[in-house]
Amino acid sequence: MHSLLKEEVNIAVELLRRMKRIRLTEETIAERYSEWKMRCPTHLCIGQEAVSAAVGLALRKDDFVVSTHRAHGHYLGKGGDLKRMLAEIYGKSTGCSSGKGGSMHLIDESVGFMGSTAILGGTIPIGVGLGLSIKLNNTDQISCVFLGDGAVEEGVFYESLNFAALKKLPVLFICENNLYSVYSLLKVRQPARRKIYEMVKAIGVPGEHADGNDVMGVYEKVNSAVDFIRSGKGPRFFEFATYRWREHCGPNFDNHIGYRTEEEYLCWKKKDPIMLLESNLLSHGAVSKEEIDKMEISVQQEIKEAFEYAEASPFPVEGETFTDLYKPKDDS
Ligand SMILES: Cc1ncc(C[n+]2csc(CCOP(=O)(O)OP(=O)(O)O)c2C)c(N)n1
Ligand SMILES: [Mg+2]
Repeated sequence: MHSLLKEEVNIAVELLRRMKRIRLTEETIAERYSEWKMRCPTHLCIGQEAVSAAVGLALRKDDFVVSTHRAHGHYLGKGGDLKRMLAEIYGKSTGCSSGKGGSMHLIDESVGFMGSTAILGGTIPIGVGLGLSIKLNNTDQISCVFLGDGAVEEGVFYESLNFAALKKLPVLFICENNLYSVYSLLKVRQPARRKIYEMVKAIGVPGEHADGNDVMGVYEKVNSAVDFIRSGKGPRFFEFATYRWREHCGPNFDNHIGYRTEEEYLCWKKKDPIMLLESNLLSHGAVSKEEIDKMEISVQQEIKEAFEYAEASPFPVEGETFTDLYKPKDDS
């Protein structure tokens, strides 16, 4: 960022707010996980917030999103309801999936969040199918598919990209390459010189690679891709380099167990997307420290209220437990 235009500042401030909302929510989940009231596994995205915030802001509310086991950031970035997300993690009937899905199975059609699943790659064809539905319905929506670098090793990834390219579907693929699939480094899983964003070009989907912790850069790239896709030119694919700070699944840090080094983690911590944007805005005089503090206080207040809501909400009653989430209301 050189000199900042007013519009750029507004976008940057909104991105900062979205990233903080994700980070502070997940830090609170981590802090309170040991209370044993959140009983589902949770995959935190702390360190990776920039991609979620930027993609969410570049999309419209009526655009579709499908996601993975690491879904909190994707949902909140898309404008998801914090109360409904936390209630879902607490297994409560007020949760966005009626308390039946937990952290890895968030669905909220009111913000176009069409589902996340723990089956690696499982939502990729669903996102492509949503793209087909958009084309058949002749609307100008977009379907966005979030996936990790590990999902690239699933066969369905190739079938789905092929179909999206063939039919020129309005699909935005966002691959968050955080280098790891659980404890396995990328280079023990995929040939070293074969880049994901290059490989997809061979399938017929234009691919690009960029720094996933530079939130303004991600926003600008995705925003122009969204225009491209909306104008009917077919799918686009981004591979964003980023890093999860905590263990694969759960609230703790796990650098001591030996699959990655403390040095690597510290190196990525220096690229903290929130710290980078904050210092950029402060050094340009675009916001004051007081304004940032105020933003943080209001996000913390929302989080406090959402946890209270989740705790106070009832569990699903017995008769509700096995009903179909998609059952039409007038059919009950
Ligand atoms: C079909 C399938 N195979 C294996 C797993 C076990 N598993 C869960 S998460 C994960 C790693 C996913 O890595 P990546 O896609 O890079 O996402 P990240 O966890 O890094 O965000 C694996 C192998 C699974 N859930 N589903
Ligand atoms: Mg990964």
